[in-house]
Amino acid sequence: QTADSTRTTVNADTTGKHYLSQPLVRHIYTADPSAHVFNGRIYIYPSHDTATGVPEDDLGSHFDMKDFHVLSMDAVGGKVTDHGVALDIKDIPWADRQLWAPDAAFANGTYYLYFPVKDKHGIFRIGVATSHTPEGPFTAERSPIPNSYSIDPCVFIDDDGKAYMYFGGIWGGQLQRWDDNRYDSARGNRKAEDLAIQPRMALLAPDMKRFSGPVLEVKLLDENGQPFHEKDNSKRFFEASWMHKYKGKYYFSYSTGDTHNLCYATGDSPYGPFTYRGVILSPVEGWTSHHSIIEKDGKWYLFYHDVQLSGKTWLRNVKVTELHYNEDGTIQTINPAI
Ligand code: FUB
Repeated sequence: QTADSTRTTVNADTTGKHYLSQPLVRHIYTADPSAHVFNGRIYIYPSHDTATGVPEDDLGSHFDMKDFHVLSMDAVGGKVTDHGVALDIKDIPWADRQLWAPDAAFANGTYYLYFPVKDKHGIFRIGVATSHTPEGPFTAERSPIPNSYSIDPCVFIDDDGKAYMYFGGIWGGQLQRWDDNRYDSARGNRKAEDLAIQPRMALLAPDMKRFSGPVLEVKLLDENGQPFHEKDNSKRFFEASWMHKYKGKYYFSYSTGDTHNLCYATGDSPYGPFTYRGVILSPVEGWTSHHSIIEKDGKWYLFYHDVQLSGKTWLRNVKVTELHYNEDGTIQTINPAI
């Protein structure tokens, strides 16, 4: 199946609203795009939003997704192919509900699809599935990755071949229930004066299906080297981790959730610490914001989503636009509405 791709120019829809770019596909709702270049082609691993009638709440129960489709295109601006269902929740033996934002990686001649989903106890865990082709179909492992928890995995493979998973999300993503890697369902959201919850990371084993070290907190610091507090919610971590490398620096980017920014922080090691540098994408239409960043043919791109097609926060559509760096390595803030 193919669909019209985006043009990263100013576009007005029928309501007269202006959008920086247009949805990559219109025949299904897609969100949380994790893009990668495999074999010279861009593959996008998004969530597949559907209207299942689950009422909206603060835990994101209305994000009730049941499968993944993989999209691909030769280049930004080209035709987008929807490769159909790549993994269905019914084929994940341990999964119960809510197949949230995935990511993918290639190693050992195999494509790995990483995904968060609630287990039969209602706890988010991270699973992995494999395929010989980037578009799948993928076969899920029988159990979640041991010691994994919460949501939004991002797998980054460094130049030396070491692979790291960054993950976590607060509120509906349950990260606030995990302290010292132990689960306590009674632990609620942090108060304004509390230290903000940090994202998590782990080194992956060579088989890409296990952690080979402990789950660590990712240290995110403000411009003065201090940790964020919950009240710094226009800058503190909420969900949607992404890692990329630019000119030898590690760029950790994420969503601030309830303030709807996509921010980034930079560091000199995949383990951090990462120092806050600014906003990549100002708030989009819709509650959530989630992205990925890739380089293709010497240009850098931001994949993101909004709710242009539906106007509903749980029925989103993925988009792409070019991303620009300044000479000093800072990223120019993108306004999705012009
Ligand atoms: O798509 C469900 C959740 O919404 C994702 O896991 C979050 O990052 C947010 O985009």
